[in-house]
Amino acid sequence: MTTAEHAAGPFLHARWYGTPIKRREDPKLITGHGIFVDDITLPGMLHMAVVRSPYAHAHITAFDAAAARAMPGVVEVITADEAKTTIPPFPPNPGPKQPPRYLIARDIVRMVGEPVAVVLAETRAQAVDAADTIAIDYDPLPALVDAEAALAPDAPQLWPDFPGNTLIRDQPAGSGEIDAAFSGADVIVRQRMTCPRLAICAIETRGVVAAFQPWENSLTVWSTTQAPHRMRWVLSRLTELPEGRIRVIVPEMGGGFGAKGNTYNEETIACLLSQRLGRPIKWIETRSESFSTTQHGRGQVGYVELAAKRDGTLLGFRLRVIADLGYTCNMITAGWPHQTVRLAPNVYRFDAAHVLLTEVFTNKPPTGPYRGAGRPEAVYFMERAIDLLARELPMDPVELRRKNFIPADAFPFTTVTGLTYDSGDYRKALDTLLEQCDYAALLRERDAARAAGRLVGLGLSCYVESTGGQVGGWEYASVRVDRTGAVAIATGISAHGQGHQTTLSQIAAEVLGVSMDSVTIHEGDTALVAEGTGTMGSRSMVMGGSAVYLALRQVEEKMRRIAADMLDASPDDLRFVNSRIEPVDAPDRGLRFAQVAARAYGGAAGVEPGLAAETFYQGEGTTFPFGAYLAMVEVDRDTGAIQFLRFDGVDDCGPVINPLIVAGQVHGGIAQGVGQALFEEAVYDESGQPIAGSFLDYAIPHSEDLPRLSIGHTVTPSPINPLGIKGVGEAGTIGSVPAIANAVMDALAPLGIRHIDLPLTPLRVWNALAGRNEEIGGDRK
Ligand code: MCN
Repeated sequence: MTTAEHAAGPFLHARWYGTPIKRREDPKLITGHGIFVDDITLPGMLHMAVVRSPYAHAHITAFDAAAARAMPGVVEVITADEAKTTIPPFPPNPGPKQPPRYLIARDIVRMVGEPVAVVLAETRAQAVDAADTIAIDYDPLPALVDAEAALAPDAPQLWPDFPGNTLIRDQPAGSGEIDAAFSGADVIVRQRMTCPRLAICAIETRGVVAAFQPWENSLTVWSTTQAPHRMRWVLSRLTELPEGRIRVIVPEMGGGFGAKGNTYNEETIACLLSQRLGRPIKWIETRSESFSTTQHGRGQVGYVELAAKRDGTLLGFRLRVIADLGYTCNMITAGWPHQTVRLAPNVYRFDAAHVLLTEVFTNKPPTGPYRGAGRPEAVYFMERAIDLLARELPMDPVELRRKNFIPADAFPFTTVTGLTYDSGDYRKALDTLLEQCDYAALLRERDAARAAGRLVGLGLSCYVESTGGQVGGWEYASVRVDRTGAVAIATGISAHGQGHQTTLSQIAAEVLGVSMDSVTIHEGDTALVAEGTGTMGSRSMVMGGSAVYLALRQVEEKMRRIAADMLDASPDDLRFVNSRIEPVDAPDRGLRFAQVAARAYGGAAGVEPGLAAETFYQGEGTTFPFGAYLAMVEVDRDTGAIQFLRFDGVDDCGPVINPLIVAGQVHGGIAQGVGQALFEEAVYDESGQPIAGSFLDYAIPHSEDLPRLSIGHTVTPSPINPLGIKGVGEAGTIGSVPAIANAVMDALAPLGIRHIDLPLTPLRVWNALAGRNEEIGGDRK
C-alpha cells in the first residue's frame, strides 16, 4: 500500500493523512507507564467481591451471611433485598419490552455466575474470603441451554412475561416475490449452519473504581468502558445525580471488542454502594468471572436456502436466524441480530429475500456485540451458501460471485432487506485479491497437491459490512486553538487499542497545517469531553473523525478570517503551513498561530473572542466497507488439524488515514476470525454449566496458529461523510471466517464432505473424515 494511493480523502496534497505513522500511544504503553483501572488506589478504598450463582437456573431457598459479616475487614454484605434496582434499557434500542436486568438476582437465578450478593471489605483477600463463607441454598430448576430446544412447546419457561422463551419469534423481513424465485429456480441449496457462542477475550478484564464525594454530592468512576457517556447516563438514572455531577474516566484499557460497550451489574453496584457508604470501592473481574459473566458474542443458528438458475444467476434466498440472547438483555443484546438479517444479501443482487428472526432466552450470559456483531454471521451464512451452490451447479466460485455482484455503477444500492449501500466495487476488490495472490497459480498448486493425495483447499469470501451510523446516530467533537497556537481536541469516541490519538492528530495536522506534536486529544473522560456516544461498530472515524474534521474546519475558517484581516489579504489567498498562516504569494508576511490567537483572545473589536468550535455530527448514516479474502489450507488426514498455507485479503474502507494502524486492525481482526473458524466455542453442559473457565480450556489462537498475512486495499470513498471514510476495525473478523471455512470444505470436497459446523476443530474434522458428519453439524430442522 503506497502513501500516495491512500492520501486522498478531502486533501489534495496530504502530508500526514494517509501516512504510516507509528502510534503515538505506544511509547507510554511499551515502557510500562500506562495507568489501568487496577492501578488506581484511593485513600479509604474498599474492595468488592461478588457471590455468584453456581446454578444456571434455580430458586434461592435460603441465604445466610452471618459468618461473612463477622469476618475480619468486612464492612457490608449486600443482597437482592438491599439492591432493589434494575439497569434501565438503553434508549437507542427501545424495541420490544425486555426482561429486567436485576443488579442482584432476586429469588431466582438464571445463569451460572449471576450475582447473588456482594461483599465489601478493607482488602480484596478479605472480601473474597468472606464471600466464600456465605451459605446459600438453591432448589435447581431445569435449564435452557440450547436455543432451538428452548423454542419447543414443552420447554421450561425462563421469564413469565416472555412465553415461549422468545423476545421476538419469526419476525419477518425482506422483499420481492420469494415463492416465485424458488419455484422458478433450477437449483436450490439448503444448509443449517451455526455461529457458536464465543467468549470475548480482551487482555484486560472488566474493572471499576467508584468514588462518591459526599462533600460535593458527586461521583467519579474509573471504568473499563467503551462508552463513558452512555455509562454516565445509566449512573445518572440510578444515583439520581445530574450527569454533570458524574465523571466517568477511562484510563488505559486493554481491549474491549464490543463486550465493554455494555454497562454491567458490577460497576453499577460499586457506584451505588460508594454513594451509600461515602467510600471509594474497587472491583476487578477475574478471568474466570470474565468467561462466565461478561457478555458473549455470536450464538446464532441460520437456516439458509439459495435459489438460482442453472447459469448461476441468483434469484432469491430464505434465511431463518435463531439468535441465543442468554438469560436477559444487556444494552445491545436484542439489537445486534437484526444486523445479521439486514446484511444477509451480502454483496449480491437478489430479486427476492425472505428472512425470519427469532431471539431466544437461554440460561447463559447475555450475548451482544463482539467484533463484527451480526455481520460475521451474515457473511458466513451467505458465503458458505454461495460455495455450496458453486459446488452444486457446478460452477467456479469466482465466476459465480462475479456474475452476481451488485455492479459498481448501481450505487447507492438498496438491497432486498432494505439497506442502502453507499458505494462499492466488489468486483474490483475480488479481482485485486486474485491478482495479489496469483489465484491461477494457487489453483494449480492445490490440484497438484490433491493429485499427490494431500487434502489442500482454497476458500474465498467477499464481504460487505456496516460501519458508522448504525450504533447511535451522532458523535461529538470540540476543537480549540489555544493562545500558544497549540490544538486541543475533545472527542466522544473512546479508544481502547484503536489508535485514535494518532489518527485524529493526523486529521488535525492536515486541516490546520500544524505538526502532530502540537495536537492534544482528549477522549474517554466525561469531564474533558462534554458529550459522546463511544467506540463500537467501527464508527469512530466515520462519526468521530467526521465530527472532529468539521469542528477543525470551523476553527480554520475563523483563523483564516482573522489572519486575512490582520494581513489585509483575501481569506482565499492564505494557506496553513508549519503552524503559520501565510499569503500564498508572500509567505514571508505570514503570521504564527500564536499571533492570530493573540488577536482572537485579546478582545479586539469586531472579533468574537476565542478560537473554538463544537460539533454534533450526525451525517447521513451508515457506510458500507467491503473486501475479499482468500485462505489456502491443508487438512491433516490423520489428526484433522488444519494448517494455513496462505492467507490474502483486500479491504476497502475508503481513504486510509493511517495504513500502519489499519494493517494492525485488520491483522487483529483476522486473528479473532481464525479463532472463531478453528477453535473457539463457549461450551455449556446440559445443566447449563460453562465448561471453559480459563484459557486452559478455551482455545484462542496462538501466534503459531496464525497464517502469514498479505493484505491489500482498494479505495472507494463513501459519498456520505466529509472524509469519504468507512470503518475498518472489524473487517478482518468479518471477512476471514467464511474464507477459512470454505477453504477447509474445499480441501475435504474430494471426500464428499459438504459442510461441518464451526469451529473446525481437529476433532470435528477428524470425525468428518471418519464419516461421522451427522453428529457434528449438517441438517437439523
Ligand atoms: N482508520 C483509518 N482509516 C480508515 C478507517 C479507520 O486509518 N479508513 C483507523 C482509525 O483512525 C482508527 C482505527 O483505524 O485508529 C479503527 O477505526 P474504526 O474503523 O473507525 O473503528 P473504531 O475506532 O470505532 O474501533 C472499533 C472497532 C471495533 S467495533 C472493535 S470490536 C474493535 C476494534 O475496533 N475492538 C478492538 N479494534 C480493536 N482494536 C483493539 N486493539 N482492541 C479492541 O478491543
